[in-house]
Amino acid sequence: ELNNNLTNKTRVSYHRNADTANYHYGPFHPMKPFRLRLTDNLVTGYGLHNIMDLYEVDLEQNYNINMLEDKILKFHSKEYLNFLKNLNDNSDQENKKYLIKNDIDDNDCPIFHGLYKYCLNYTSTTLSAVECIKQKKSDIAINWSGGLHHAKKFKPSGFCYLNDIVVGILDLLKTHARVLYIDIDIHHGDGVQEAFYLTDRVFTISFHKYGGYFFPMTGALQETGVAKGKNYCLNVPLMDGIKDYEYTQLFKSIITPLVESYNPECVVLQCGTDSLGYDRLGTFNLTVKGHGECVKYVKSLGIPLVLVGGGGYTPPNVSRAWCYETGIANDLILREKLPDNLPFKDYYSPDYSLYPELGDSILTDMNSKTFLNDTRIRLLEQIRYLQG
Ligand code: VJV
Ligand code: CA
Ligand code: ZN
Repeated sequence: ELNNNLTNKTRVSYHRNADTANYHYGPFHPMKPFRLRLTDNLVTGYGLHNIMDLYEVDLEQNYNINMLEDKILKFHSKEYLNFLKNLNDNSDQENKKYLIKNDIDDNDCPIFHGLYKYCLNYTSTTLSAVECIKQKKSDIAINWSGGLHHAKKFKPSGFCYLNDIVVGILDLLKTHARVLYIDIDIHHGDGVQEAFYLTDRVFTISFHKYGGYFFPMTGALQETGVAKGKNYCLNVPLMDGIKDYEYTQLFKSIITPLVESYNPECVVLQCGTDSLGYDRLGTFNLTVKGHGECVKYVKSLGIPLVLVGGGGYTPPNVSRAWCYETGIANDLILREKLPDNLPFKDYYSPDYSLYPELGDSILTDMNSKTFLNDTRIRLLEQIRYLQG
């Protein structure tokens, strides 16, 4: 069913919105939508836009906002959507009331100019990617502006306002019986896990740092789903400093039997890049190649795939990884030397490489061999419950 086109090339669609990179969470806030501009410049610099189906999502032009809001309301509450919609019209006092009532952290999730438009932008772009998978127009559909995995039904959390992943998967479930959600952001994918905790139609697995008050403090090995969803959720809690080899070995040794048992009709991969070394918030030591190895592996399964972004707080590295992974989707290994005439080229100094070395000032790997082995064995045990 895959590759049923004449050239046998992987059909990749790239979904973007020119407006999304212009928004600001605030001057010192770690989440910088500008990283999407860096990514897009790099993708274009390598010429990748010429070999993919480009979808420019634009809410101003022939876009049905009512249909979009209906899809969002399949997950989020009417009251919350109205709150986001009326933020700039409401009095500060009315807004404060909703924040307090719902225990919203407005340091992590500030109310910035044009917030609602920003939310609709990245959510509609994920839905555009999902549509190409639903209609079997693409084998892989990419939206780097999506992946905001913490947002809840009633409230924003951890820099995420609307959960584009949950909204996208709910739409996918109209045509696909079983969806596998994989999350390699350094944070636990709590919003997506919670949304599908009671169902066996979506399997969620997140790899993340766990312990020591690290946000969002959920994602223990013991969280495995409830009722019909029992055993249809896995968590891979890790410690600081994990490196490419250990991470990718663990990743493959779990995803292989999982896909074999669950037999998903579609995979959604959240590619948060805060799991890379030297991330401003993260504490793992993955390189661009190691992170991309996970994408390469998931692609090799030959199941329709949606790639979304997520975290990533050292913008040049975010763009390196997502550009590399756009290449991987297209069966290309990009040359190390960055394109000439690249806008913002200074951001990539001193190496000007797509694959910079990590260097010596990295955190010590706190994941012992026995810890990783025990974790793997426990996870494999849980996967065995799937066959009943
Ligand atoms: O750890 C937390 C929560 C606190 C309370 C609020 N203060 C500001 C920080 C600690 C307990 N929140 C995390 C949220 C991480 C979200 C990750 C999102 C994703 O990558 O998974 C997906 C997109 C956190 N860690 C660091 C910060 N917040 C942080 C927030 C700031 C900040 C510096 C650090 C907000 C504003 C400013 N600086 C100016
Ligand atoms: Ca994760
Ligand atoms: Zn994250």
